[in-house]
Amino acid sequence: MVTTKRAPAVADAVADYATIQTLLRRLAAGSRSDQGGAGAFWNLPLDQFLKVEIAGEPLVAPDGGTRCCGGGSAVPPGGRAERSGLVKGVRGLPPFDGRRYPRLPFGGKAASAEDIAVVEGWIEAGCPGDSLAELEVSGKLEALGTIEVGGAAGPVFDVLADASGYSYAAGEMRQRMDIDCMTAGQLDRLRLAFRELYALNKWPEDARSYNNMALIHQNHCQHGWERFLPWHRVYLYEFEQQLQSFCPDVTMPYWAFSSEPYGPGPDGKMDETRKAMPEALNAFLTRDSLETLLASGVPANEVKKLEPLVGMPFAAQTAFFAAVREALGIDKDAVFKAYLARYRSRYIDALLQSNSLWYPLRYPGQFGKGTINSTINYHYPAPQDIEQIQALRTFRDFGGGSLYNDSFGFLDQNPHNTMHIWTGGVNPDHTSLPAPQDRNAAVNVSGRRFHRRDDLHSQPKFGDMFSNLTASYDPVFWPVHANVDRLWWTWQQANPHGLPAGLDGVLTPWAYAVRDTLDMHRFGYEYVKKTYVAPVPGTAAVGRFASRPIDLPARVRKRFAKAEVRLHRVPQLMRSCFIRVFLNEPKADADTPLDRETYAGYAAIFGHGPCIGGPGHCEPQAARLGKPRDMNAPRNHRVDVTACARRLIDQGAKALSVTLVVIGADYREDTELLRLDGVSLNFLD
Ligand SMILES: [Cu+2]
Repeated sequence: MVTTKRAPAVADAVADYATIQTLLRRLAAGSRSDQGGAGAFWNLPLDQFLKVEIAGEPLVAPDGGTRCCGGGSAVPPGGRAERSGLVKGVRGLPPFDGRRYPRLPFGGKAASAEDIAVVEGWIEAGCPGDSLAELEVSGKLEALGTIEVGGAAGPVFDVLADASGYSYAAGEMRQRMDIDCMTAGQLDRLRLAFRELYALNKWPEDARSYNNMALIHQNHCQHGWERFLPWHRVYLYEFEQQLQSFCPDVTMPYWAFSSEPYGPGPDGKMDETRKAMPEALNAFLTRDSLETLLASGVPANEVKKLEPLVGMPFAAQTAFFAAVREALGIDKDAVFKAYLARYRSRYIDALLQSNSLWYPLRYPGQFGKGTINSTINYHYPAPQDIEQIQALRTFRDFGGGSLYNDSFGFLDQNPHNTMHIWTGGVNPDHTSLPAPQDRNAAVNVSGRRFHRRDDLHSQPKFGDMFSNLTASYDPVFWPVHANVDRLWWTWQQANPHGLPAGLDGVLTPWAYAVRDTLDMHRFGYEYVKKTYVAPVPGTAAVGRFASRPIDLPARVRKRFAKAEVRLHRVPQLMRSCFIRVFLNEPKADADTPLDRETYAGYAAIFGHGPCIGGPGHCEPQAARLGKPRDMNAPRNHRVDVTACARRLIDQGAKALSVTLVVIGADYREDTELLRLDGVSLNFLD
């Protein structure tokens, strides 16, 4: 009978450190806490992890020893697990019972009984580093674990926590990801890159500054005709280049705004289950921002009352200030109005400090006192709307019509325009303020000092995304447009002959013609939900490739259009072979039957044979003018593993590991053949 194996850490076996790391990472997902100064302790090497203390409690109690708890009180009974801070923390026992400190991980999810049992079992077993570890580890791969298959030990490759840590070669796409699938580290780097561009605003002549980049939209943007999509593709690329000049690893994420849980529910209402904005772009307070508020003169007793708000996300300042009011217990409208008049700007500064992707002149989903849907009945773009648009068959219908057949494209007209209106919104506080600056009522930008404090502290009638002239001053502009660009790319795959009119039209202020924009890949990026890369260090042949289990977030598991295993930079291989791909079958070998549910597919490699020429005949030649690459240059291989990944996930797998088995012409494993730079698992949207 065919059975499906889950990750190698089999349920009834003792967990290894990687399993504990994965478990903690899952519990901490979305937390912005610094874990009492310990940081993301689950990312530490095991020897360092064992030394971490939080709230004076060692995460792992010394083996067999006893520990003095202050005033000489008795050592708690029980085993090592029971004495360990990690177990107390995930169980919510003192001091992690919420009176002095919250549960561990701080700001994360509560552990299930099963999780707790895994952690306790691991500590009681003496905190094993790698349950699969063997003694034989070859030089270069020392840091990796090993796995034994058929008596031979092979390495288990680590998957990078962040795919951008992989050194992509020329000819490999960088990934623009679903913003909701980004790691905390990736978001931090994106925020840092935005901050760097904001900082350049001090030099108004510097074309790289955020304001100058936004000014390009103000002066040149193209909407309502065939140049809308090409122009914005270039604009995003040029902006991404500016970000990358400060953080080379940063790419522009997209906001899949028609996916769950965005926009109003089926009843047209926004309730607490619906979101107006990706969490990464929201306003939130941090411990640091409380310090900032204190330093800016907000009274200490008030700042203290704000502590429960730390880490809570707010899509707009309206909801944030409502929460502040509640936390401070201010009943009377007039009193709170006076409070805001005095302190609002200081709060806005503190929120901007904690998240450079948040923007105060943004009232998503708000339309005065109601929501856009309830008030003017515009429709938030639902998945069916996108399907309908993807089903259009001419560029005129999809992206916009020409001189001869002038018409707004539906992608431009409906989801795109609607998202500008939705994210900009109308400020509900506008009329309640004493003297609102009505800057945008007539789409007027004169007199504005973009990204200057007086501008960001103001209370305009509309959010900046509401107007063509001000839209890209709000950072949400980019993830919205990246999604529009992604939707165009998806449509292009199905309609390769659907071209915009006027291919020679120049997209000012740049020198690109419309035709230059048609192949998105020439800009060096692709769209994925999420990508995981395991680099293969060294140049030796990989006998068999086995990755560690890759923990998949619910958002990835729930929906993906395609899953692909990629073999990065495989040079000409001497012999022909099949490379079989298995998911969650870490010990697969040549004898593993192909009717197993864990078999995902294969790549056939056409062997190059021994060299027939003189020295250097088969060496890839360096790129030169007129010959950008060579036939012998390493290539990327892809294997579609969609069906297998879907099957295993539907059966409950929350993590997937990738195993490659190289089968030679004799149908036995060829362990001296495969060379490559890395293996990745990619989920496309
Ligand atoms: Cu736009």
